[in-house]
Order: sequence, then structure tokens, then C-alpha cells
Amino acid sequence: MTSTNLARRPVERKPGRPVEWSVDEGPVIIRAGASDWPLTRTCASGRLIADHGQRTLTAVRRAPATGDGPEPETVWGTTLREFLRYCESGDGSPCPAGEPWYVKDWTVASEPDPGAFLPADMPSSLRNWFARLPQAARPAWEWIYVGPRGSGSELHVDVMMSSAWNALAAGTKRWRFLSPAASVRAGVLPEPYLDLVGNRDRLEFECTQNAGDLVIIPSGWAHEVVNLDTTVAATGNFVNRGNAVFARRHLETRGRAPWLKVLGALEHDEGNRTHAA
Ligand SMILES: O=C(O)CCC(=O)C(=O)O
Repeated sequence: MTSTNLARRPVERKPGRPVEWSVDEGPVIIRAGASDWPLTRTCASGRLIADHGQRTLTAVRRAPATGDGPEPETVWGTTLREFLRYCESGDGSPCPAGEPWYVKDWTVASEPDPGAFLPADMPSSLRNWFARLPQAARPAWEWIYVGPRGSGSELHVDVMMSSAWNALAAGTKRWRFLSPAASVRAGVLPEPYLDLVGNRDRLEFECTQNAGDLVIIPSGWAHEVVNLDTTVAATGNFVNRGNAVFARRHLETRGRAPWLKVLGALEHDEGNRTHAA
């Protein structure tokens, strides 16, 4: 991870209840903000393998470059128990050369008991309007990520210009964030989104997330992650009152009429709820 550090600023907060956050604040790390989340407790008490070790999972890794364009991902069907053994082995087995394997499509929605991973009641500023849709119509936007040292995610902006939270249950992650203006410059955010963002400064900074810390990433902020040791994290994307304008612009630009209709209905429903409250 290289950094030109056009600017640095602290992004740390002490834990507090409820988690108040707004997209205008930029990325925030709340120390110990997820220390009482179910997955963090399970990891801290050493019960992860006992509780979920038999879970079948798919790990991905980039295949070695062939010179024929983008590297395809290869997949490994495994169990959590076997995958954690691989993570801890340190010898790269069963795939000694190349990129580390990473589990990143373990969806919480596919679990019989999502409450074993996430709080029953998410902080309101992190709630996802789409979670109100019936299960079959809802995007599966909550995942468990498991990876060894050296695995991670390349610089990207999140799906549908959503914001995201990341609750680290075990291990250490190093994050790099680029403000929307810096994300445009890096070629990962299209220029037309810039008018939605007040601050045009090209900010770039890094932080280290430890087990129990909660990171919040605003819409339009590109981010990149490297796992410094074996990590287990819950992550989720959300669209709500704080960032719906980004999702709307995204859906309009892409001509996604059905999703625009859904977003409109959710906005209307939210308005009714606010008035009723
Ligand atoms: O932990 C990772 O590898 C990336 C996570 C991420 O991009 C997110 O939580 O939005």
C-alpha cells in the first residue's frame, strides 16, 4: 500500500451509544465500537470453530497473470475450520504460490441465525433501508470476511454508491481511504458524482483497525484494505436518509428504473415513519 498523503487527519472516536454518524464526516473508526457484537464475542471467547467450523465456504484468489487481460479469480470450496487452518499455517498451503485465498462471499443472509453474527438492532445511522424489503427481493449486503495475513481488497468504491460499516471481530486490518476528489483522480469514482460532495479536497489517509473496532466508510470514498494477520470481520453496506442521494444518482446514471422505484418507495415509507414518530 503506497500513500502520497495529501492530507492526514484523525478519524478516531471513542465508543458511544448510539453510534451517531453522518456521511459528511468522512471515514470514522470507533475504537471498540463493535466489541459487543455477537461475532466479536464469539471470536474473543474462542468459540468460532466450535460454533461455525463445519460451515462450507468459498474462498477466492486471483490466478497468476497470463498476460491476457484481467486476472481471473479462482475458487476453493472449503470449510471454516479448514480455511482457518490454512490462514494460520503461514506456509501458503494448499496454494503455495501467488495471492492468498480470501473468503468474502459468506453472506449473513444465508445463515439460519443472523443474530449469531450481527446485533439484532443496528445503530440507526448505519441501518439499511433495503433491509425492509422481503428477503427474496433484498440485496444480500452483509458478509463475513475471513482472510490470512497479506489478503485484502483492492482500491474500490462500494456497490450502488452505498456507505459501509466494517466490524472487525479478530485480527488487524490496515485501511487506506481516498476522499471522493482523490477517488476521481485515482480513476475509481466517475467525475459526475463530485457535485454531490461538498469538500473537493483530495484527502488521503490510513488507519489501523484492531479487533472490536468499527470502521465506517462514506459513499464515494474509495478504500483499500490489507489484512495484517488472520482476520474475521462482518461488513455491511447501507443506503438510508444520509446517503440516498448518492444511490439515486447512481441508479439514474445506470438507467436502473426498477431499483429507482424501490428506492422511491423506501424514501416515501421513511417519510411516513418519521411523521408518525
Ligand atoms: O476487509 C476487506 O477486505 C474490505 C472490506 C470493505 O471493503 C468494506 O467493508 O467495505
